Amino acid sequence: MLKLQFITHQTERYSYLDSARMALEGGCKWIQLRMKEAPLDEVERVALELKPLCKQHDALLVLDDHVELTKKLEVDGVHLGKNDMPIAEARRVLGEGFIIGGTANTFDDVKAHYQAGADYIGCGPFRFTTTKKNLSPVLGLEGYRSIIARMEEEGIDLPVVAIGGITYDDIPQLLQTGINGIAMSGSILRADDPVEETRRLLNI
Ligand code: TZP
Ligand code: MG
Repeated sequence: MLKLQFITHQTERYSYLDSARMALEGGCKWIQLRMKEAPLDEVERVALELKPLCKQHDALLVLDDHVELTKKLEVDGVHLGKNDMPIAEARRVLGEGFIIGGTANTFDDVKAHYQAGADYIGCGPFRFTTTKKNLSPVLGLEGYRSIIARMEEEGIDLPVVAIGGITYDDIPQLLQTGINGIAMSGSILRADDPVEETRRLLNI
């Protein structure tokens, strides 16, 4: 089964919670609750609803950005980018019992996250996407090939999840670069039936 992380997003049709519900119903086992512009109390409210749903579906739940909330709500982990708490500090706050993911755009980012104790890397963007603002330079397939090659050269063994503008048709080629999983939002939520689209993706 494809290792798929669904990233929540709010659209004209769906709330953040709806988006996660559909991914879970489609069989996704890993949700990142990303509510970029929302105040902390709203993130907490949605996370409290989502946590038992993820449990019912045997799915992991990681929160984007919010280390303290991750600890308080005892969700499975947190995903951190350049402007968030440094990963080493998050590890001190959370200890070993939580998953910490880090966003990377370059091999140097990957190496820094590895040394800081990250559990996985969200690496991208693969291509342009409107889901995220202030996007880093797009990597394309070649970007992943070169990052994975340098990881192998330097003995860095860490799961890499590709992210950003990815669609169903991209996945076979992306997996051939050596990455371990895919993180997606937009192309699932734009599908006529996001539940069915999730199922289709997991069967790749
Ligand atoms: N980082 C890069 S793209 C993205 C994040 C969090 C959001 C997901 O992108 P898409 O294109 O909606 O799958
Ligand atoms: Mg962040």
